[in-house]
Amino acid sequence: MLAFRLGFAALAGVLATLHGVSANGDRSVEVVSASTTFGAVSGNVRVPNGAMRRDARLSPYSRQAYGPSRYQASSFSVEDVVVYVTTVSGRGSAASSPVIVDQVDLKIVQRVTPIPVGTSVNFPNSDDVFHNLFSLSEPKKFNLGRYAPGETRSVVFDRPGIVRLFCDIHSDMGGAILVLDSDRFAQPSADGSFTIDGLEPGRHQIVAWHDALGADTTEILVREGEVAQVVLTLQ
Ligand SMILES: [Cu+2]
Repeated sequence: MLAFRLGFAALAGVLATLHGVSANGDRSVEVVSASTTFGAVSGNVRVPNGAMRRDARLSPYSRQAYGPSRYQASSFSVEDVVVYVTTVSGRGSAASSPVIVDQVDLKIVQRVTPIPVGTSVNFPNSDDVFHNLFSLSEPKKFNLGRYAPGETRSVVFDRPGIVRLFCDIHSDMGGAILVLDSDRFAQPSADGSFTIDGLEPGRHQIVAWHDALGADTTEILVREGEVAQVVLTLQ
């Protein structure tokens, strides 16, 4: 908790304006300061431990854009959850440097990658065989074509939504990009804990989302310099 509070001190921006010497020669210095102190939310996400209860969706050509994931899972990993705050905009906040989603050992390394809308994603091929990533998802249809080991290809994701990734060569490869109209998001640690900082004081909507489990939305009250606590449950 102490670490968070120190973080807020660093976040508080101070604007200081120095006025010059007045016309009559009297030296007057006026310091105008305005500071913005943000709040944060911290909490825990819970997912069921049992076997996957929904049918796997086995084809990338399914029209079920928001249906369950195609991936078989014996249990759900809380690290595949994305927690995001909907009451802030993601526009104009896309990372200046691209996000990297790597392909290693015939897998897309991250099962799900959250990004703000407008972000460019680099897809390196770190294997010693060709890959061919593509998506038929409505927010971004693309086909990178076959590309060689060591090569990288990029896509800009300019509309919010879930973009499912497949490889035209390896049918077992899969992943997803969650394009958010929000720049305040996190993925929980293995114990389900997460923190999102940089929130304006006030009421916010917070969502925990999982590709197969759906979403849990709740309202939080963020106070200046404080960390709101929340538990989000997916079942
Ligand atoms: Cu592949």
